[in-house]
Amino acid sequence: MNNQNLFAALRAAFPADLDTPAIETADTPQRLVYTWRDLDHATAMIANLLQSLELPAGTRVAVQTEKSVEALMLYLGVLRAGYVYLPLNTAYQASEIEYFIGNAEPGVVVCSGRNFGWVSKIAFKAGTQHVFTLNEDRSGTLLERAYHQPTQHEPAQRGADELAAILYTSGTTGRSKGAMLTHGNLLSNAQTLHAYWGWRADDVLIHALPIFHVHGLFVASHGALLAGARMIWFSKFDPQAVAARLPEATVFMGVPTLYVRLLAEPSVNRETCAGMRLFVAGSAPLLIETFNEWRNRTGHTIVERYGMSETAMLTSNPYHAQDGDRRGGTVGFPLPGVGLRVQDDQGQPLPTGEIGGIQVKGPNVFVGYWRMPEKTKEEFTADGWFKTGDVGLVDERGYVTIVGRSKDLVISGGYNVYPAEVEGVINELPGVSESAVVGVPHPDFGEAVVAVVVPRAGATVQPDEVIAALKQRIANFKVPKQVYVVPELPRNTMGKVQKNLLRDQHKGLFGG
Ligand code: MLC
Ligand code: AMP
Repeated sequence: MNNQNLFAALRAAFPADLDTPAIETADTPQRLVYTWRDLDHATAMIANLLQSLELPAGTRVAVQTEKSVEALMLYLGVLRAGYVYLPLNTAYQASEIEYFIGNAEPGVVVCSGRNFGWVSKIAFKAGTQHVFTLNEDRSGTLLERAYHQPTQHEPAQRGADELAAILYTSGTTGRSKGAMLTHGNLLSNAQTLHAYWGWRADDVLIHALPIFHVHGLFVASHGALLAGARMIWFSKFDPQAVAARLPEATVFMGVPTLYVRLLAEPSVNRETCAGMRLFVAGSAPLLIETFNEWRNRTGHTIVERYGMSETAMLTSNPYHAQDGDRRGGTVGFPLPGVGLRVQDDQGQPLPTGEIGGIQVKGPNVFVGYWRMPEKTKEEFTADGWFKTGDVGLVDERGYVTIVGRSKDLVISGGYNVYPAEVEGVINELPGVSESAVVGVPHPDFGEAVVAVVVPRAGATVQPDEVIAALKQRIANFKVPKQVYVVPELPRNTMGKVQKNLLRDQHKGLFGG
């Protein structure tokens, strides 16, 4: 049987001449160029190191490090060795990391050297045997140990249905859930996008997204690797620096905030974008104003696509003109091989053009939530379709439009914020009786988190103290940009907090 290991498929797409550049850094103190041979050798060394630890099959390798080429090599090395990669956002604070590590029980944890003290404490408590460090400047124990390993490694034999990664996602209710993605899920999606977006070996991708979520880790990286295409690698998004590299590139991917910020750079214009062939946006709704302004300014029409941690990419506007127009405000067509339907609350199919819950099926759809069989069952229909929690419609031409979400979720700058989680942390603060967290329009982040807090009788609560306390406890992008202290929350006759009223009341806060 063919090896279905995702790394093996990516490796097979490396160019014949391994000594050509694969990745070039854009913002390290000195420019670093990594050849395909470097990628091959380094991932082999990391895979050999992991295998030397004699970890049981299915071991999770949890990683919270700054973005670097070595962090990408670590991801690929984990795949190569056949273990399960578990990326964690660098913004997560100790209590969040404690939850993820406690839930996933990784056999290996890799963190930044500066966090080793607290991360290793959490990891060892959860039973993790090995904690390595990896820093932006290529120092740390992971590479020190890997350095002594052989540069040859036969990718571990894996079936399409074996786990490759677990991505924690907020989902609809309760605590974060680990979406289990297989080698087959990720490879099929990468191959579909490769063909649909016309990836070529001479493409040059500007990679400026974080690599701890689907967009940067899978969509962008797999796209370039599977094409044998070069990447210009930014560890952090800097609009001016990214704009300066556009003339050398052909592909760019970003969440809408990246496009909004790039539009503020006068150097982004037809001339500097003349060599570009593909701009992709997703992870959050792209405003039609941004879509239009981008086209006017650069002459390029953004390809908006839609996906999730649980499914990787589901739909995309067409790339090839013969497949149709790229329509702003829509997320395009279901990708080849992806089934998409719209149902009402009673589970009945809705006719074309009517708004309902979006459900999907396909080789890209995950196999379930880590150790949560009940939650998994709830999110699938009896006939096996995954309920996305997104609300939308399919028009007569087949284009999908997302009009909202049935899940209580705020997407800020492309990051998901689950209001119940933030409310839970606020409610534990001294003097707080209850709270409600909503998302309101924001010109830069699309949506911004706002909290409305009710103090206990006789207590005083200061908004800036709430914000300061939250910064210690949760990732910074989840921290409300504004906190209001009110005597009571608006409720309907059933006693349910009327978040729509709060959203309405504060919708002009950021001039959005
Ligand atoms: C940073 N800040 C944010 C924020 N990012 N606030 C709200 N929402 C965000 N997304 C705040 C910080 O809290 C901090 O505030 C201040 O901005 C500066 O922090 P920073 O880290 O220096 O910010 P910056 O580098 O400017 O980051 C902005 C950003 C980043 C847009 C570049 O958020 C980003 O890379 N977003 C992309 C997320 C992404 O890749 N999503 C894909 C998910 S996959 P303070 O007050 O502390 O100073 C997915 C599936 C799919 O959804 O379909 O793709
Ligand atoms: P995550 O859980 O981080 O994977 O986020 C997935 C969610 O992001 C989806 O369920 C959608 O709500 C949202 N999303 C992704 N792409 C788009 C898009 N192009 N337009 C609107 N929402 C999107």
